[in-house]
Amino acid sequence: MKSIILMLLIIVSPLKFKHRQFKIASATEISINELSSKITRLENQIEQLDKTIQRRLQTLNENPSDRGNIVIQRRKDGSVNFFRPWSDYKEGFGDRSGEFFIGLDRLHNLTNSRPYELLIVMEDWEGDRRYAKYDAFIVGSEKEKYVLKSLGGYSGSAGDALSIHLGQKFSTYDQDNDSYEKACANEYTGAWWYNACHHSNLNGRYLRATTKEYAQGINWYEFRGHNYSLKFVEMIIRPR
Ligand SMILES: [Ca+2]
Repeated sequence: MKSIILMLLIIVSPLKFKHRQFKIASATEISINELSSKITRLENQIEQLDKTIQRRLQTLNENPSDRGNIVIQRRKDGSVNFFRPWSDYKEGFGDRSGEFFIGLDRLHNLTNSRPYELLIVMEDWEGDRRYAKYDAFIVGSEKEKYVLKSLGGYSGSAGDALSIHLGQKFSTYDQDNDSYEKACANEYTGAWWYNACHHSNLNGRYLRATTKEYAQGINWYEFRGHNYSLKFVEMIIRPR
């Protein structure tokens, strides 16, 4: 009997071992397949990421000036009212993806945190796009009535319609800090660093091209004069 059991064990054992070996091989095969498809998926994701990075690098190389740019004001369609009180200009208003003003407190903080240049891009209704750049832009605090403290040197194609405002305090229709006997902000429906009164009025009314309303639109005198309201304006600051 013993010998029969022993014989049975001799016959069955290799079969059991073989079966176990088969199970191990099949499990390994499955996990290798899973790993392989995971690696393929990862490779595809890396490829997509690489393409995205390449596209982004290309954009940066095409527009190197985009780095560190902060848009502080935009006019493009007249959808936002810019004839607003002091408190609104202090805090900022509008829609960041459309028309807006960043706010004078933030402008003061930013321009006093490190050296910035100011770039103003503007376009008339005939598609003529010009720019004005000032290489040392600093705005004072509210205590100083957000005085236009520094502009630095001008360069550009639009002409210099801002240096005339250098050293002037900011004025709104409810806070007259200009050097004119009346209130420039009221008379010219804007908010700006008026002296008595303007060469530029980029927060004026959105009047669309040539207008009889003298100096009340979005004006840049050295480009299109005081009777022409521009189609598009973007004021941008960027680190020097
Ligand atoms: Ca005045």
